[in-house]
Amino acid sequence: MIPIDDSPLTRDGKVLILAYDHGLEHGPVDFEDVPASADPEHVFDVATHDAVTSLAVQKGIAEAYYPSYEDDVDLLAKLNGTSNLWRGEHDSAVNWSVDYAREVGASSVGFTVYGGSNNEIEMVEEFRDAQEAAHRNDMPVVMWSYPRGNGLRNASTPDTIAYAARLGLELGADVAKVKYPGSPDAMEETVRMAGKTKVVMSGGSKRSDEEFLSNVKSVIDAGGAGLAVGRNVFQRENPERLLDALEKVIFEESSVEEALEAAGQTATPEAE
Ligand code: FBP
Repeated sequence: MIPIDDSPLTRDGKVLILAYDHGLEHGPVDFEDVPASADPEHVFDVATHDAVTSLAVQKGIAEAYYPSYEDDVDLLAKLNGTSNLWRGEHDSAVNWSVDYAREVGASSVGFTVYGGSNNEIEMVEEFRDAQEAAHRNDMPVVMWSYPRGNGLRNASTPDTIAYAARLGLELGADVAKVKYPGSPDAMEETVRMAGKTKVVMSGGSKRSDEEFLSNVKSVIDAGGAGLAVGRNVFQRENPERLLDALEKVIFEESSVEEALEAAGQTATPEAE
């Protein structure tokens, strides 16, 4: 396995994954704010921004659109995923194999594990197969590590999120993608628990530029590697402007204020 810092998923050891599997996970509702975002070409164009290290998509979108972008966009194959129409215990269907993802052009893979679900055992066994196949092919593995399940209380407490990051380390993920645990201290503990596994924050629902950049800044300050973001980018009319600011915060370690200025906005005093 090549060192992750030598893979296209990272730039200077940092990560900015643009996630675009929402058409499967959430459905068309996520495209309502910016109707152009329903068109994968629109999001592939956004992913050509220098700040984006990889674009995470499902198989159908990769097959249909990646051939036109393979020179300009690095592909992360999100191997499993489930629709929001499913109402059973949390689970995620494996939609393509590592070998096939590699044929389509992916350089890394992503895999959701719902720790705490009644399906955790099967999901972790599926993750094992994907993780081993990916590492044999020098492909880094990103775990979407989301504790969830009908029997799981407090899925979003700082302790549970630190545990989610630890699952990434224990099970062999190169990157663990976790929800923001709510405070800089909690983020630091989450990063500590992940050891050599890089931690990235999951974007979540859309918020103001300032609030979002402040969350990202506290991830970087806590030793996190960056971000895997979907809605906060593609639900903006001008996603490039936010990406300009994210590039500053993640790769240049700028303050939120400097990043907002670069994006042509001014921070309110409490942003820092
Ligand atoms: P967002 O930045 O829009 O939250 O995207 C990250 C992501 O993990 C996507 O890959 C996925 O489609 C979505 O969030 C799942 O969100 P959730 O399961 O929390 O509804």
